[in-house]
Amino acid sequence: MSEQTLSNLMHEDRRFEPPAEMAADANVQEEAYARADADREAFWADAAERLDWGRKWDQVLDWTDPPFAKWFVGGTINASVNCVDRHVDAGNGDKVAIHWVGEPDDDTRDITYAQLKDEVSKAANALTELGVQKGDRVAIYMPMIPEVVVAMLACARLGAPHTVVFGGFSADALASRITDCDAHVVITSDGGYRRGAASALKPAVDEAVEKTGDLVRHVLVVRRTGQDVAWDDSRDVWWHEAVDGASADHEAEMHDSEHPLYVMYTSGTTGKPKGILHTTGGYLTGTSFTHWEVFDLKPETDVYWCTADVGWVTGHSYMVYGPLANGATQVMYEGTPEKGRWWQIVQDYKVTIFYTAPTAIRTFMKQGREIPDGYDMSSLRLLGSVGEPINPEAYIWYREVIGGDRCPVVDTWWQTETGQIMISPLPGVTAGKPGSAMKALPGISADVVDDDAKSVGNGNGGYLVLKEPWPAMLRTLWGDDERFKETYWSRWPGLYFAGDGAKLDDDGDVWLLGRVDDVMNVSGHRLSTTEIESALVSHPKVAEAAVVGAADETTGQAVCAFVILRDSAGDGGEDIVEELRKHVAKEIGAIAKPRQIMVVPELPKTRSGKIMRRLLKDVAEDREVGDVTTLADSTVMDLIKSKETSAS
Ligand code: 6R9
Repeated sequence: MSEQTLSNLMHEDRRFEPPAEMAADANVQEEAYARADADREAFWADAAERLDWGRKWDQVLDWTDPPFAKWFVGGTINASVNCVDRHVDAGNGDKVAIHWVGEPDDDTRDITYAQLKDEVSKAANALTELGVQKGDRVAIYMPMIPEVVVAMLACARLGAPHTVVFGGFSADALASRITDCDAHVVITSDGGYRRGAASALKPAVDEAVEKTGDLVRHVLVVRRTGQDVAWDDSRDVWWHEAVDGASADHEAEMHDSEHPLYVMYTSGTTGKPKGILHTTGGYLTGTSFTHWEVFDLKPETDVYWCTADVGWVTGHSYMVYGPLANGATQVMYEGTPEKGRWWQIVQDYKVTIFYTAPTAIRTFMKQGREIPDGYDMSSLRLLGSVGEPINPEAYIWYREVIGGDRCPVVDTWWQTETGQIMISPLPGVTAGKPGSAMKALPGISADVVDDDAKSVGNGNGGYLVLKEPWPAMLRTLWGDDERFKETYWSRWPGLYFAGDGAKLDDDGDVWLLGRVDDVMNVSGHRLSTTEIESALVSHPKVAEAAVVGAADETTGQAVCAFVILRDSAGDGGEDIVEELRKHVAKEIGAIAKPRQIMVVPELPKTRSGKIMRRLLKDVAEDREVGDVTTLADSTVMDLIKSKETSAS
């Protein structure tokens, strides 16, 4: 990356030392880095020892046929047994596994590990009745209700890989995933609650099933909202009829360590979604260990809450498999972030560890601190962030307003593909820098390289790569080994290309700069969308910003920014655009000054909260706006377009 990338991020020199008490008592201490460096495989073998195995492995890692890794070769394990039975067997059956909070007020359920074990066993028996066998794929399309966790663990128990499709996806998206992984059974519900109203899910399943011909033999339906549903007796089965009456005894088979656990579809930049395949032993080792390490989990006393939807990898690794394998007590919330509801939940359940995404934090910042200030959140001791770079302002706000200036913030970098957290501070060890994910975790080897795969060294930027295999890594793309090799391993031999740009500061700490496809080239200078967004958000009137590089005849690309103002800024005043352009010039340099700034009411986001820059680029380049089907709210683009017309 050129010298011209005058990073305002790198001017950040605030440091937050871990609280002394946490440092003294942390699950993972500084020595872990050296221990893992000395013998990586022994380090991961120790992590695997934390789980219950049927048969121990003969070999920790087989990397003789890269990029196809095998972890804990010869071992057998059952993920479901590790997530439920072993806690019951250890005498913790009465411990709450899930404090479930429904969207309608007063709709709550506490589920103990013993109850969860019974439900999972019943569901496994019911699925067997429906003809599901080891190796069969099962599609799950559900809201955030306990049955989705039960369904996943029942599949895992049988060795039937699940593919969870986010409940906000369309019937088309569901159909293409069912077809791609050849699923004969779909688990769903009549509907779910969204912003106070029942919203249907079953019709989308019916439509998807229709589109897939005679592929789907059974649809298992949880009654959640009680709304009317169309019913096909030959195919549809009520969950309460099939599961409630089933036996709670289920002898689980131990599966091969490399037996497929699940397929999670993630969108590439173009083309059909990629089915990321995760297998059992390594995945469970990587997720449970990092959950215990990065969140410093004390299972006896902590109340953990990850706000991610189960339809995303964060929900899989850090709401289902990691925390449950660790015997954690956690909160699961059905709804979306609304004003004070989250903080009410933190107060009510005395949540100690809280894990969310920067986009949510910025939304709350926009609403003002008075809302969270109205709740007692003194139970919190650790905060996590995931999904996109967290700009220093959001980090500081999160730390101060939500964390009472006493909780470390762990900014965790990872991907659907990596399965587990890869780069993150260790809460008892690292003096955190706002905006930096800091260092690769012990046992993980990451670097930042240039076009020729050479390490860029401290003080420089380039591409983030992973140099050594890790336990929870994807094993392939479902049914497409070639695309797996091509997408991640073909750019440089032996290196996993993550698709993210990153910079190493003078201490060698990592600053994520967004996807490399979001890197702009303005007059031959490389600029990161993230850096400019961060500069904009550091202005007191700005709540959120998205930046794209739009084609420009003279400069190649030009910086175009879309900003949402804070409620307190009103309309920002007449000169708001000029004021913000100057601010960026001051923060980063004249080269980064946006050619165009549009003040907008909303930004187009995917349902996982990622800004769809592609659509903003269409606006900036004055094109017809492209495919909006993966937007959380498809009306947002109309709002933005109408702003544009009224401004011009
Ligand atoms: C877990 C998850 C992966 C992409 C990844 C990167 C971005 C995730 C981040 C982050 C900066 C972090 N990303 N965490 N960027 N700092 N802490 O989000 O998986 O949905 O597959 O997205 O998200 O660009 O490549 P996934």
